Amino acid sequence: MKNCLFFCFAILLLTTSCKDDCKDVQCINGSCDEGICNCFPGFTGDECETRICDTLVCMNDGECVNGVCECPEGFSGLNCETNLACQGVTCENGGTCNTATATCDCLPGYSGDFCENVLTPTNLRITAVRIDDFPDTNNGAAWDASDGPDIYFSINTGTMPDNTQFTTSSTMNTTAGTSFTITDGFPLDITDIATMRTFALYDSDAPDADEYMEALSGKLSDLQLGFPTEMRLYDANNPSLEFDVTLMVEWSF
Ligand SMILES: [Ca+2]
Ligand SMILES: [Ca+2]
Ligand SMILES: [Ca+2]
Repeated sequence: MKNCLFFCFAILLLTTSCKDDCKDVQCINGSCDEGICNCFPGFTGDECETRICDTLVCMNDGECVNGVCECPEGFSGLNCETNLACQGVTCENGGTCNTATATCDCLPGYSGDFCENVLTPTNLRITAVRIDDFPDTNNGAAWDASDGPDIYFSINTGTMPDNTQFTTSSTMNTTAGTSFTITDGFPLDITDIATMRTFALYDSDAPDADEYMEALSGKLSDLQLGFPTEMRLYDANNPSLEFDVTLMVEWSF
Protein backbone atom coordinates (compact mmCIF):
# COMPACT_ATOMS: atom_id res chain seq x y z
CA MET A 1 0.00 0.00 0.00
CA LYS A 2 2.77 2.36 0.95
CA ASN A 3 4.65 1.46 -2.19
CA CYS A 4 1.67 2.08 -4.34
CA LEU A 5 1.00 5.46 -2.82
CA PHE A 6 4.55 6.53 -3.49
CA PHE A 7 4.42 5.15 -7.03
CA CYS A 8 1.17 6.90 -7.86
CA PHE A 9 2.43 10.14 -6.46
CA ALA A 10 5.56 9.84 -8.56
CA ILE A 11 3.50 9.28 -11.73
CA LEU A 12 1.40 12.34 -10.95
CA LEU A 13 4.51 14.44 -10.45
CA LEU A 14 5.94 13.12 -13.68
CA THR A 15 2.88 14.01 -15.73
CA THR A 16 2.63 17.50 -14.31
CA SER A 17 6.28 18.29 -14.56
CA CYS A 18 6.62 16.83 -18.08
CA LYS A 19 3.86 18.94 -19.60
CA ASP A 20 6.31 21.17 -21.35
CA ASP A 21 8.58 18.63 -22.90
CA CYS A 22 8.22 15.81 -25.37
CA LYS A 23 9.90 13.07 -23.42
CA ASP A 24 6.79 10.97 -23.03
CA VAL A 25 4.82 12.14 -26.02
CA GLN A 26 4.60 9.81 -28.95
CA CYS A 27 3.76 11.34 -32.33
CA ILE A 28 3.28 8.49 -34.79
CA ASN A 29 2.92 10.64 -37.90
CA GLY A 30 4.02 14.04 -36.72
CA SER A 31 6.52 15.91 -34.60
CA CYS A 32 6.26 16.96 -30.99
CA ASP A 33 6.38 20.58 -29.97
CA GLU A 34 6.04 21.52 -26.28
CA GLY A 35 4.28 18.28 -25.55
CA ILE A 36 1.79 18.57 -28.44
CA CYS A 37 1.90 16.57 -31.64
CA ASN A 38 2.01 18.57 -34.86
CA CYS A 39 0.76 16.13 -37.46
CA PHE A 40 2.16 15.66 -40.94
CA PRO A 41 -0.24 16.51 -43.78
CA GLY A 42 -2.98 13.94 -44.01
CA PHE A 43 -2.89 12.86 -40.35
CA THR A 44 -4.82 13.79 -37.25
CA GLY A 45 -5.37 12.65 -33.65
CA ASP A 46 -3.52 13.21 -30.36
CA GLU A 47 -0.66 11.06 -31.58
CA CYS A 48 -1.29 11.76 -35.28
CA GLU A 49 -2.34 8.14 -35.48
CA THR A 50 -5.37 8.66 -37.78
CA ARG A 51 -5.05 8.95 -41.53
CA ILE A 52 -7.58 11.65 -42.59
CA CYS A 53 -8.13 9.96 -45.93
CA ASP A 54 -9.55 6.91 -44.13
CA THR A 55 -12.53 8.94 -43.01
CA LEU A 56 -12.76 11.81 -45.49
CA VAL A 57 -15.38 11.29 -48.19
CA CYS A 58 -14.59 12.85 -51.56
CA MET A 59 -17.74 12.96 -53.69
CA ASN A 60 -18.06 13.07 -57.47
CA ASP A 61 -14.90 11.04 -58.13
CA GLY A 62 -12.74 13.36 -56.05
CA GLU A 63 -9.54 11.87 -54.66
CA CYS A 64 -8.19 12.25 -51.16
CA VAL A 65 -4.55 13.33 -51.16
CA ASN A 66 -2.80 14.04 -47.84
CA GLY A 67 -6.14 14.53 -46.15
CA VAL A 68 -7.53 16.95 -48.70
CA CYS A 69 -10.05 16.21 -51.47
CA GLU A 70 -8.75 16.92 -54.93
CA CYS A 71 -11.84 17.53 -57.03
CA PRO A 72 -12.30 16.83 -60.75
CA GLU A 73 -13.01 19.74 -63.05
CA GLY A 74 -16.45 21.19 -62.49
CA PHE A 75 -16.61 20.38 -58.76
CA SER A 76 -15.47 22.15 -55.63
CA GLY A 77 -15.98 22.11 -51.86
CA LEU A 78 -14.27 20.30 -48.98
CA ASN A 79 -15.88 17.05 -50.15
CA CYS A 80 -16.18 18.00 -53.85
CA GLU A 81 -19.90 18.28 -53.13
CA THR A 82 -20.49 21.48 -55.13
CA ASN A 83 -21.27 21.03 -58.79
CA LEU A 84 -20.15 24.22 -60.48
CA ALA A 85 -22.48 23.54 -63.43
CA CYS A 86 -25.44 24.71 -61.32
CA GLN A 87 -23.73 27.71 -59.79
CA GLY A 88 -25.77 30.80 -60.52
CA VAL A 89 -28.73 28.76 -61.79
CA THR A 90 -31.80 29.57 -59.68
CA CYS A 91 -34.85 27.43 -60.38
CA GLU A 92 -38.24 28.87 -59.47
CA ASN A 93 -41.46 27.24 -58.29
CA GLY A 94 -39.82 24.28 -56.61
CA GLY A 95 -37.68 23.30 -59.62
CA THR A 96 -34.23 21.78 -59.09
CA CYS A 97 -31.07 22.25 -61.11
CA ASN A 98 -30.00 19.19 -63.08
CA THR A 99 -26.21 19.06 -62.79
CA ALA A 100 -25.85 16.92 -65.90
CA THR A 101 -27.42 19.58 -68.09
CA ALA A 102 -27.07 22.66 -65.88
CA THR A 103 -30.76 23.38 -66.53
CA CYS A 104 -33.79 23.31 -64.27
CA ASP A 105 -35.98 20.23 -63.84
CA CYS A 106 -39.45 21.68 -63.20
CA LEU A 107 -42.29 20.35 -61.08
CA PRO A 108 -45.45 19.38 -62.99
CA GLY A 109 -47.29 22.50 -64.08
CA TYR A 110 -44.23 24.67 -64.68
CA SER A 111 -41.98 25.26 -67.66
CA GLY A 112 -39.21 27.55 -68.88
CA ASP A 113 -35.44 27.56 -68.39
CA PHE A 114 -35.95 28.48 -64.75
CA CYS A 115 -39.47 26.99 -64.31
CA GLU A 116 -40.77 30.54 -64.35
CA ASN A 117 -43.81 29.79 -66.54
CA VAL A 118 -46.99 28.55 -64.90
CA LEU A 119 -48.96 26.22 -67.17
CA THR A 120 -52.74 26.20 -67.43
CA PRO A 121 -54.12 22.87 -66.22
CA THR A 122 -56.31 21.03 -68.70
CA ASN A 123 -57.85 18.67 -66.17
CA LEU A 124 -58.31 18.31 -62.43
CA ARG A 125 -58.99 14.72 -61.41
CA ILE A 126 -60.53 14.17 -57.99
CA THR A 127 -59.56 10.68 -56.81
CA ALA A 128 -60.96 10.66 -53.28
CA VAL A 129 -62.46 12.84 -50.56
CA ARG A 130 -61.65 12.89 -46.87
CA ILE A 131 -64.39 14.06 -44.52
CA ASP A 132 -62.92 15.58 -41.37
CA ASP A 133 -65.98 17.33 -39.96
CA PHE A 134 -69.75 17.29 -40.50
CA PRO A 135 -72.72 18.50 -38.42
CA ASP A 136 -73.06 16.33 -35.32
CA THR A 137 -76.82 16.79 -35.23
CA ASN A 138 -79.71 17.81 -37.41
CA ASN A 139 -80.57 21.03 -35.55
CA GLY A 140 -80.23 19.23 -32.25
CA ALA A 141 -81.88 15.97 -33.34
CA ALA A 142 -80.06 12.78 -34.30
CA TRP A 143 -79.53 12.23 -38.02
CA ASP A 144 -80.65 8.63 -37.60
CA ALA A 145 -82.75 7.22 -34.76
CA SER A 146 -80.51 4.38 -33.66
CA ASP A 147 -77.08 4.90 -35.22
CA GLY A 148 -74.84 7.44 -36.97
CA PRO A 149 -75.55 9.17 -40.30
CA ASP A 150 -74.72 7.40 -43.57
CA ILE A 151 -72.77 10.13 -45.28
CA TYR A 152 -72.13 10.71 -48.95
CA PHE A 153 -70.58 13.65 -50.75
CA SER A 154 -71.95 15.53 -53.75
CA ILE A 155 -70.55 18.02 -56.23
CA ASN A 156 -72.71 20.13 -58.49
CA THR A 157 -72.46 23.31 -60.51
CA GLY A 158 -74.22 26.37 -59.14
CA THR A 159 -74.56 27.80 -55.65
CA MET A 160 -77.27 25.50 -54.27
CA PRO A 161 -76.63 21.92 -53.09
CA ASP A 162 -77.93 19.30 -55.50
CA ASN A 163 -77.42 15.57 -55.09
CA THR A 164 -78.44 14.68 -58.64
CA GLN A 165 -75.23 15.59 -60.50
CA PHE A 166 -72.31 13.75 -58.87
CA THR A 167 -72.38 11.72 -55.67
CA THR A 168 -70.08 9.24 -53.98
CA SER A 169 -71.20 6.08 -52.23
CA SER A 170 -72.26 6.35 -48.58
CA THR A 171 -70.14 5.57 -45.55
CA MET A 172 -72.56 3.84 -43.18
CA ASN A 173 -73.10 4.91 -39.56
CA THR A 174 -70.31 7.44 -39.24
CA THR A 175 -69.14 8.81 -35.90
CA ALA A 176 -68.75 12.55 -35.35
CA GLY A 177 -65.15 13.53 -34.83
CA THR A 178 -63.79 10.56 -36.77
CA SER A 179 -62.35 11.27 -40.22
CA PHE A 180 -63.08 8.95 -43.10
CA THR A 181 -62.18 8.79 -46.78
CA ILE A 182 -64.48 7.93 -49.68
CA THR A 183 -63.03 6.67 -52.96
CA ASP A 184 -66.21 5.02 -54.36
CA GLY A 185 -67.63 7.12 -57.19
CA PHE A 186 -64.31 8.67 -58.15
CA PRO A 187 -62.41 9.60 -60.23
CA LEU A 188 -64.21 12.74 -61.24
CA ASP A 189 -62.56 14.83 -63.97
CA ILE A 190 -63.09 18.58 -63.95
CA THR A 191 -61.89 20.71 -66.85
CA ASP A 192 -63.49 24.01 -65.87
CA ILE A 193 -62.06 24.73 -62.42
CA ALA A 194 -63.26 28.35 -62.53
CA THR A 195 -66.94 27.32 -62.55
CA MET A 196 -68.97 28.03 -59.39
CA ARG A 197 -69.68 24.72 -57.63
CA THR A 198 -71.36 23.51 -54.47
CA PHE A 199 -69.87 20.70 -52.37
CA ALA A 200 -72.32 19.07 -49.99
CA LEU A 201 -72.78 16.26 -47.48
CA TYR A 202 -75.96 14.20 -47.19
CA ASP A 203 -77.25 11.48 -44.88
CA SER A 204 -78.56 8.58 -46.93
CA ASP A 205 -81.96 7.45 -45.60
CA ALA A 206 -83.05 5.21 -48.46
CA PRO A 207 -85.77 4.25 -49.18
CA ASP A 208 -86.84 7.57 -47.61
CA ALA A 209 -85.56 10.89 -48.91
CA ASP A 210 -81.96 11.67 -47.98
CA GLU A 211 -81.24 14.46 -45.53
CA TYR A 212 -79.10 17.42 -46.55
CA MET A 213 -76.39 18.07 -43.93
CA GLU A 214 -74.10 20.95 -44.89
CA ALA A 215 -72.45 22.55 -47.93
CA LEU A 216 -69.90 25.05 -49.17
CA SER A 217 -69.88 26.89 -52.49
CA GLY A 218 -66.93 28.26 -54.39
CA LYS A 219 -64.59 27.95 -57.34
CA LEU A 220 -61.84 25.33 -57.27
CA SER A 221 -59.61 27.82 -59.08
CA ASP A 222 -59.78 30.05 -55.97
CA LEU A 223 -58.20 27.22 -53.96
CA GLN A 224 -55.42 26.70 -56.45
CA LEU A 225 -52.10 27.72 -54.95
CA GLY A 226 -49.57 26.01 -57.14
CA PHE A 227 -50.81 22.53 -57.98
CA PRO A 228 -51.51 20.87 -54.65
CA THR A 229 -52.39 17.21 -54.31
CA GLU A 230 -54.95 18.03 -51.60
CA MET A 231 -57.55 20.81 -51.71
CA ARG A 232 -59.34 21.64 -48.47
CA LEU A 233 -62.94 22.82 -48.60
CA TYR A 234 -63.31 24.76 -45.40
CA ASP A 235 -64.60 28.20 -44.44
CA ALA A 236 -61.80 29.94 -42.54
CA ASN A 237 -64.14 32.90 -41.92
CA ASN A 238 -66.71 30.65 -40.30
CA PRO A 239 -64.85 28.02 -38.26
CA SER A 240 -68.02 27.06 -36.40
CA LEU A 241 -69.42 25.69 -39.66
CA GLU A 242 -69.26 21.93 -39.31
CA PHE A 243 -67.93 21.23 -42.77
CA ASP A 244 -64.30 20.29 -43.36
CA VAL A 245 -63.64 18.24 -46.46
CA THR A 246 -60.42 17.65 -48.37
CA LEU A 247 -60.27 16.60 -52.01
CA MET A 248 -57.41 14.37 -53.17
CA VAL A 249 -56.51 15.55 -56.66
CA GLU A 250 -54.21 15.05 -59.66
CA TRP A 251 -53.50 17.70 -62.28
CA SER A 252 -53.01 17.31 -66.04
CA PHE A 253 -51.47 19.91 -68.30
CA1 LIG B 1 -81.42 10.31 -41.32
CA1 LIG C 1 -77.34 5.25 -40.09
CA1 LIG D 1 -79.23 7.59 -42.56
